[in-house]
Amino acid sequence: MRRSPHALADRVRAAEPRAIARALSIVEDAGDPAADLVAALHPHGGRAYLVGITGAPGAGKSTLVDALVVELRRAGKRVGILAVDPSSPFSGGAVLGDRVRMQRHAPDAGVFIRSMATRGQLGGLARATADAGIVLDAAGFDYVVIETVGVGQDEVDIARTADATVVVLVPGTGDEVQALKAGIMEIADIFVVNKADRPGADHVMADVEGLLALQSFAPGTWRPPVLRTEAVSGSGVAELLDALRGFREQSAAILEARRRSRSAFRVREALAAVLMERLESSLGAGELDAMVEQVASRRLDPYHAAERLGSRLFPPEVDD
Ligand SMILES: Nc1nc2c(ncn2[C@@H]2O[C@H](COP(=O)(O)OP(=O)(O)OP(=O)(O)O)[C@@H](O)[C@H]2O)c(=O)[nH]1
Ligand SMILES: [Mg+2]
Repeated sequence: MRRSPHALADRVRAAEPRAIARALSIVEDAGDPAADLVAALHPHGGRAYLVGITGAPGAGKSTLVDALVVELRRAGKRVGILAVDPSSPFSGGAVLGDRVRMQRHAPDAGVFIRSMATRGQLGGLARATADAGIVLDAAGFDYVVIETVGVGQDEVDIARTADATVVVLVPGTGDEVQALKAGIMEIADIFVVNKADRPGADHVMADVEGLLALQSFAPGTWRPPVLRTEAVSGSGVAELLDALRGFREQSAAILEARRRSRSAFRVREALAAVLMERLESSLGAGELDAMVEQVASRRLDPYHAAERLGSRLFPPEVDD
């Protein structure tokens, strides 16, 4: 028999740090316990503001998050932070670095910090991040900040978990151009040029403004602002928080649409997993492997293999 997730869920909702940590481990491990826990917590969420912070390695994301936490705590807000690293294995150095850097908030009960790294597939990490967001939301954090390293498709997927996405660029590395090419332009609600104390910040800002100028924004719709910050000194971070608040206030329709498309994605993803599980359990031992072997040896193509296996779940209707 499965253990009831309700006792743990109650403790998460009471914002007990140990319960939150345990809940996050459960969602990272996935499977039935994760599904049960999410089921218990999901009705109690929907209040947190999920903010994604993404950008190239070393752009200053963690330093920026740290400075943002200072501002948010000043405003009396509770903050949960997920530092997600798709590129490093579980015990990666960058993850450890995140922990150390934000350590000064550790004794603050209004702040909860968790690192998450790849355990298996990247798709799994996006799912785990989304579920971790549900946990922190249910624990009553006003802001859930999701830091993701990198500028590729995997990071874009993880960033889609958020209500608002901040793209962090830095002067003088050439990374900014790469970031914009990788399609990150489309996911940015706010651009931040960090390390503005370094030469070239104006240049990056002008580049981004130039790209924005090529797009048309209907009157009354959100146009991503391009901000400059010095995360180490905290300069510009209050303005970043203002922009985040402004986005939330002025873009209610966008946020609602995102929540819906996120829900649609989650349902489809969960459905695919359920169907796959059913299929695998209805197949005889080694049957799937045998089919794969036929494809590998070119006796069968992948589409017909899928059709044959799928017909186990949904036998073709027979007309008589
Ligand atoms: N000069 C300057 N350095 C900064 C600024 N912000 C961050 N840094 C430095 O940049 C380095 C990387 O900062 P992090 O906050 O770890 O960057 P990150 O983007 O979180 O890095 P990863 O998580 O490893 O991708 C650190 O040495 C910071 O002190 C800034 O505004 N100006
Ligand atoms: Mg970091």
